[in-house]
Amino acid sequence: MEIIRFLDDNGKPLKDPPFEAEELIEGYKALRRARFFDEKALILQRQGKLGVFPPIRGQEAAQVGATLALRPTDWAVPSYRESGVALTHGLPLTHLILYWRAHPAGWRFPDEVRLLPFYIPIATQIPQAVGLAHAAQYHGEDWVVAVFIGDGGTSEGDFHEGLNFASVFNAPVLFVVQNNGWAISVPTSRQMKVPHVALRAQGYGIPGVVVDGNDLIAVWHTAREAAHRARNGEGPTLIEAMTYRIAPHTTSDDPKRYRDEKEAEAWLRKEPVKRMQNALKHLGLWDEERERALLEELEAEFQAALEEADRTPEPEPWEIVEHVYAERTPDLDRAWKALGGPA
Ligand SMILES: Cc1ncc(C[n+]2csc(CCOP(=O)(O)OP(=O)(O)O)c2C)c(N)n1
Repeated sequence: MEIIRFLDDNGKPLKDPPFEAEELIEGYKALRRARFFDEKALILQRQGKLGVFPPIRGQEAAQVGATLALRPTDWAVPSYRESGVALTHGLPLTHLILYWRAHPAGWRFPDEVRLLPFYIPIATQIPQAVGLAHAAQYHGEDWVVAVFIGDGGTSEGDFHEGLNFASVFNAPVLFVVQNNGWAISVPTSRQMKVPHVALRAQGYGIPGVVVDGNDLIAVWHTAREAAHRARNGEGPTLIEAMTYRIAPHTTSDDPKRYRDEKEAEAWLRKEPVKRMQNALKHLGLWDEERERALLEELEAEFQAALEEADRTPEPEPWEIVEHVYAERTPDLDRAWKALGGPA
């Protein structure tokens, strides 16, 4: 299958980018911001100031590019690795920090940010995203849904049920598969016998495209086209973003035990942040001074968010059951009382 690309491995544009100069700069800033958070999150985790964390290093363009194609009224439905999606779609940094601290104040995302919570059980978010998209259509709304999943998740039944439903009901969904080579220790070759996840879409009558997932412009452009089609009533698209998980699966994983780290080093050479930065430099839109200024801004933003998260009072024990359902079931009510929850 053809792999859609706009940049070569070093970031040199292969053709004219289909975006304005200002858009490209904003896109790069969102990409750099996602990387910045990832770097900081790892440090916080090692300091014991964040719980277990799934890094996105190497996958920023797949996440940020697809999200940049969304409007604020569109929904993003993440898996657990999508901090780049969450930040780009408007989740406040403080909120994201509190989420990964397992603080209840971080569990419920703000109403104005059209983002469903992170899903830890893989692929369970697919039927829900498709239902959400079907609702848009049913109510005559023009919002679309982008749902994010890993290559491993595509082996789950929920993925196939979701694709079939979306196809039959023409639901306005973008299935964004980040094919990052691994499902913890299981390589993609053990997930499927076909060379591309995108080929699976054909079986459901859905267009499936393969894009260079480390090329921000390619992902952004492809997702924008898919969103446009979905909004026009032309149904779902599966976008397979070819990328690589350079970092460990989570902060508790040791990839050296199951993969050759030379593989990761090779992918590091075409990592998306440097590549997009080089693209902007080729286009005469970026230089070291602008980069330094951006990093200062990101540092200030991060420190302010961290201080706010640190000021958030410790949760009360009963808060763990507070938001499970809209109303407490008898079991939850017993737990609430046992934990000292107010009557
Ligand atoms: C239903 C379910 N089964 C098993 C797991 C354990 N598990 C957590 S992550 C993971 C691998 C997922 O790989 P992939 O979908 O490729 O996403 P990636 O972690 O590479 O982003 C597994 C099997 C889980 N979370 N949910």
